[in-house]
Amino acid sequence: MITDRSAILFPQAQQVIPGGVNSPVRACRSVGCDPLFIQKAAGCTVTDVDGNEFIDFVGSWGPMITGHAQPEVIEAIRKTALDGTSFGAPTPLEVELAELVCDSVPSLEKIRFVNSGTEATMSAVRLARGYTGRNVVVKFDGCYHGHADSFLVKAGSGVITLGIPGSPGVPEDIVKNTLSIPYNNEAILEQTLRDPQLDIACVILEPVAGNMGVVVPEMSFLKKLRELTRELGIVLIFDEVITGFRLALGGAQERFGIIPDLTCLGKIIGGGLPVGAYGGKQEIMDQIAPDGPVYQAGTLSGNPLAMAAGLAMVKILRRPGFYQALEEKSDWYAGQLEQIIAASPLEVVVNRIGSMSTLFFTSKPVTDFVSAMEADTNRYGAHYRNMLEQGVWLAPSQFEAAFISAAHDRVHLEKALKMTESSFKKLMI
Ligand code: KE4
Repeated sequence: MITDRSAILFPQAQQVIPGGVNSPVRACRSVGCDPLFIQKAAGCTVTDVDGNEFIDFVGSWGPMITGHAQPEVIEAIRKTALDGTSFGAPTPLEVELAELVCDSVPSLEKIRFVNSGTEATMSAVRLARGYTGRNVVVKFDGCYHGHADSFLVKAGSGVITLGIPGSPGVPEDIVKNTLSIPYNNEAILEQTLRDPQLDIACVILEPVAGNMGVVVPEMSFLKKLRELTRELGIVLIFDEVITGFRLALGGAQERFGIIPDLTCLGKIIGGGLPVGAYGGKQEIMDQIAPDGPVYQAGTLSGNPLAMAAGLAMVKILRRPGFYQALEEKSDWYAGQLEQIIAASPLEVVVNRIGSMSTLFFTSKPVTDFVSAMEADTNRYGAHYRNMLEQGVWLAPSQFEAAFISAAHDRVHLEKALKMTESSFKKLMI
């Protein structure tokens, strides 16, 4: 594989951008190779600056559920841009998208758009603290909610991959109000939430974890969490930045039938442009400025291009049969992959729900942060490089999710399966 232009661009980028990338995981440090610079993408493939085409399972880390360069999304952006790119004032587009998103997601009575998932979760936590007058935030080991200071304790994506427990630059007195407990552990959950020493404002979790690799919650754990938070007046926040509009139109909360007090969204609702959102019960959301005292703001929040892209995307997702077709395709792929794994002596565990999955090189079930960390990351790195050589682009980290989109057709999926089989054989040598 010729990668000359990427090989020139990477050191050039490193001169002016830390690590040569604008987000750490893209540096591919944990999979033992340099990043490829992408020129374009369409449908289920991306093409790098050297003309190499790859079947894409990264999907821009989640947004590309309809496939890249979706014609309706592109046209919506193009048309909207002709009327200007940003006004610093409300537009009809944001009202329409807000109505559509609230109509799609069970917990949403009101919503505020921001520019990233981090802004969404950071704002939701501030709102929960303002609404309850309490300070402590409970999160779960291995879950990642973006890079706001108060989350960077045993975070998932990015930090785990770089092996930094927390991060320098986060003052001790910020994280002293953040408690991180094991995912899927009901006993510790109950013990923590009932601890009279803790004035807990909120619990925030990924209702399906995607940032320690995919970890699906036990239903009993989710039900216990909902019951306890309701009983104790603790705000339950679902961070559905990945799972929102991914696992169902109404996200994990629709799929599991567990309704949080606040929901954070991102990725898919921007159609690939920078959008995040947080929303929930009107009683809580009305605490947000200018109606209420909890401050949150953003120059480009509700940006017309991003709203137009999000609108085009959500309208496609609301078409009858979209999720059923994606589910059927994902089921088929998972079944084929299980057969390949069963036929291989390799120790591999696949965690999958809907169109998101992670292949862990381990022999034991992966149900939380500790078991995820026991996976063989070197072997994952070797698998990543094998697949890349064969034209398949996986997430450059063991602790991320692979995504199938509506654009992944049978031909491309069969090729990916074939390449998986040959990579497994190479790993056995
Ligand atoms: P952003 O600020 O990156 O838009 O969203 C932060 C965030 C919040 N919540 C969840 C559940 C998330 O997964 C994320 C970001 N996801 C990572 C990858 N899983 C983004 C990739 C990256 O950091 O480059």
